[in-house]
Amino acid sequence: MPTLTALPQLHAYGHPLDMAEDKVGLLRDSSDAADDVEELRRRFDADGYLYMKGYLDRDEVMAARQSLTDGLAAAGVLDERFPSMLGVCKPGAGYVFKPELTNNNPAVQNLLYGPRLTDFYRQFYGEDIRHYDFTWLRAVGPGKGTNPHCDLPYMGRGTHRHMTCWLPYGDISFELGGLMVLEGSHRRMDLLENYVYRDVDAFCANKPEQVANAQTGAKGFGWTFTGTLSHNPPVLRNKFGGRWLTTEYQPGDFLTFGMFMVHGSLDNRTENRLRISSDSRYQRASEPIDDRWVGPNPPGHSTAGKRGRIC
Ligand SMILES: O=C(O)CCC(=O)C(=O)O
Ligand SMILES: [Fe+2]
Repeated sequence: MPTLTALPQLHAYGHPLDMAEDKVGLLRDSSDAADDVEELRRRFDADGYLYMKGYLDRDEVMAARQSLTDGLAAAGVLDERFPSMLGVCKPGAGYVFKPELTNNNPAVQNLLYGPRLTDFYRQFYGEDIRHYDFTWLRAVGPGKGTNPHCDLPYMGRGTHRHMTCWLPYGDISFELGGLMVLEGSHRRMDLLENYVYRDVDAFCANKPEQVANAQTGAKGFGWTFTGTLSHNPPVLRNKFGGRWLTTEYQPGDFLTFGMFMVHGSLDNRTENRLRISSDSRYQRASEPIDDRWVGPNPPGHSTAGKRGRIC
């Protein structure tokens, strides 16, 4: 019987994780190698992710948090009896997806696309980089987090060598529920190949009901590939092997990983706090980019982003 980890019981997508030490663990902190790009590349190749603890300026992150909680307050998501900075939500807030809070928001834009973080990627890639203009901003209320997936199905129309940067705006305890990655999953192409190359915005142009759904933007589109890999993180782990890796995040940290890494998040088990984070994307400037995510008003998964093919 494997021994249990010292971690508290964790939950993801409504399921308790198996807390045996070969099934769950902590992310490896690579901040010690921040100035050694060769070593960062070795670790990224081996692990599929880099967790850069305290790499960013804490005050800048907290200023960005303030701008976001102000926006959430204005959107009516927060309980007005508390200072907005605390991110206390109204009952039933649910999973709030608000990318628009990052538009015209210099604190967030400078943090994500200013010199400190873009230099990191420029050095890591060893050449000029660019980033998506679209920023995914999530404020997750009490309840389920994000189910396990890879990012490629949402953003695979250009290069496949781009990277996600997941960034917490404030402390994210195990209870508040941050990101988790599935150890070694990026190497399991045997298990990923029938999933990861599908495109959530593709539809069958020779199937009239799918064409109709794509044109009207019907929710879920009927034929539906949502990009989800599983609704059951412990069962998925049993299939892939490896450990679910996560940590307690602090402002200044970021976690970056590639398009083939299976990830999801812990549930938010607090009574009334929002877990606030963003995910942004970076790639070599020389490689093709997925046009759903660039421009002043990126089409994203809207009807304009749909692409028909003969099935
Ligand atoms: O923040 C989350 O719960 C999910 C984030 C995510 O899927 C990503 O960063 O790609
Ligand atoms: Fe993701």
